[in-house]
Amino acid sequence: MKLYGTTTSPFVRRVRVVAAEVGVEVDRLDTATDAGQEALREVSPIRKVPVAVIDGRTIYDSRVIIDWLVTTRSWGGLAPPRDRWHEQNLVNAIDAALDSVIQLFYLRRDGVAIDGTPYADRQLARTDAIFAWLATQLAPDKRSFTGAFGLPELALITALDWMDFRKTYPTERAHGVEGVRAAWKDRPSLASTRPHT
Ligand SMILES: N[C@@H](CCC(=O)N[C@@H](CS)C(=O)NCC(=O)O)C(=O)O
Repeated sequence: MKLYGTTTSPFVRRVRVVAAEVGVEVDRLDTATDAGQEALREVSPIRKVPVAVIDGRTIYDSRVIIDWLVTTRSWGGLAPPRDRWHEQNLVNAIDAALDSVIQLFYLRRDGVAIDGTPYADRQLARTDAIFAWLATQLAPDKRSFTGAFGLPELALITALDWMDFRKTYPTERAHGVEGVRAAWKDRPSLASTRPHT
């Protein structure tokens, strides 16, 4: 699979982890460079990563790429969903937190004085509320939502690691779900894809 993306994006990382778990080799085209950005714009009008080229198809968005991988290759080392609708709620909540914090990151990076504004406070309050809710959804051992390593656990760990990496949200405030990250941190697919520049 050819994968357009960076070594920092949490969404790209999810695809790399799933590819590793289902046994698909990844040939990554680095979109952190100007040439990579130009190549990305040639394949996607959305201009966001990840984009995958696989089995003769060009696919946008980590959720859809992951869906392609597990549908065509099966779940490999990942736990398939037991309740798809509940697990999609979990992933949607995690993505809402991540998207809120990513928007703050981009605004700050572009020099917009966002901190302390009602907009920023709302994004952080949403993120706090989501992590507090997610903590109530954990299995009794607090290592996972589902009793195993599946897509909600992957979404959570990639979100928390990215927030730490970019220092965009103090993840101590997500202490209720920290057990999930601690439980799976040495899994090879996660350990080999930690965010770095
Ligand atoms: N829903 C998308 C989100 C992808 C996304 O937000 N990617 C970010 C990097 S983490 C990006 O490429 N942003 C570029 C931009 O917003 O211009 C997915 O799951 O793939």
